[in-house]
Amino acid sequence: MKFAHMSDCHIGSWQRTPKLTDASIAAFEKAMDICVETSVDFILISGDLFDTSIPAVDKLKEAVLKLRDVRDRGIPVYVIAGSHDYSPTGKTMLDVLEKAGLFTNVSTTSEIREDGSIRLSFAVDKKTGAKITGISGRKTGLEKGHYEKLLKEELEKEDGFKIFMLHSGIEEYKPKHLEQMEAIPLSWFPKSFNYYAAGHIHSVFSRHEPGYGLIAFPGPLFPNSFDELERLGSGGFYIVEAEGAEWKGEKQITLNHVQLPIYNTVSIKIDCTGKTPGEVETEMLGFAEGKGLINTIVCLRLYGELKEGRTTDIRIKDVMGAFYGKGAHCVLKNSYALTSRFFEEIKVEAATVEDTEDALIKEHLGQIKVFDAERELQITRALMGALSAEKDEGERQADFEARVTGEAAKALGIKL
Ligand SMILES: [Mn+2]
Repeated sequence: MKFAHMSDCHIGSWQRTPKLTDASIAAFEKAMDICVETSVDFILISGDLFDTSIPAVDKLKEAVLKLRDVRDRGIPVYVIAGSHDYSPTGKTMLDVLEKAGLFTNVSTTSEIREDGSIRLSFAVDKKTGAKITGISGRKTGLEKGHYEKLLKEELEKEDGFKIFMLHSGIEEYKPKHLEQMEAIPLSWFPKSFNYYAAGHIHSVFSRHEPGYGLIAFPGPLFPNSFDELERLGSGGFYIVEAEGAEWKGEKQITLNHVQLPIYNTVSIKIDCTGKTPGEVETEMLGFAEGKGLINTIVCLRLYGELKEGRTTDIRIKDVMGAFYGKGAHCVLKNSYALTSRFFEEIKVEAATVEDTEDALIKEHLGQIKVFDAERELQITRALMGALSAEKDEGERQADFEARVTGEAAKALGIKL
């Protein structure tokens, strides 16, 4: 048995960076082509196929063409929703594509019983007999409740080759940069599955867990942010092979992570501490000297405190122009952690937008006396999340307002 496991395709991502808006669909098409070439028996997509629950029509059209192509070749696709393409109202493009017969959503057959417990059923792959089930991701880890109420015993007793699809962080494996993230403790997952097809964490990670099975995160098909481009360079997915009729030993499953280098990535990090704007410019230009940058994404990160001048004195546009002159496909810059002595009054030192927001929230906690600080932090984060929602394509204004109001009310714990 040979199958593909991908996750976090985020088709339609990089909306605000025109040069990268086609990268996610290109990576998806390439991944699907590799699945066909290597004759996999089936394909698993562990959530976040799309970047939003209602994706833009042009990207959707290309994705549908590709999904139809693999279906017509007799390769079934099994999916769960992720935190991005899930919608609390149930209005998601995944439902439409499932109704059109392009894939099977293995999490939609779950049944909530009268006592609130959740019973999952298996989708059985016709050709291989593999039994597949799973739990979709929700925004901000709301799927936790589903795991708490999951009836695990029946799932554990089921025989055959079993796959559990998930779109959640696992508490015990959280990478360092995501320590604050909501995650599910390992003990909440059903045991004795052969393969746990995970998604949500945008890092490549796999591990044989005694009593459970092989747990694997393939990372995104294409990096979804500046940080991910720096950290991962490119995305990829797994080709998984299981040998023999009895799949009891962990050694009988092999994992092969296939890279999808849509572009080359060059990461330039410059510590500007004690340097003049001119010196920083020269150092940046030095990286491009004698190098071709055709089909390359350049990630330019500036940090530290300049010796003199303002941060805006660095002629960043000229430097970026020089990189484009060498054929770069896209030049991205990140200077959140760049400071100069002119701005000493800014106390926040953080590397990403999220860190900066968090630091600012913490700095101002306790100014209102309605909640304790911990609760206030939680509510503020949840409210910011709710209020930054964007209107989905095709969503009516009234529905959008109702959604935002509903999410905000939920964050505050009030009933409307
Ligand atoms: Mn994701």
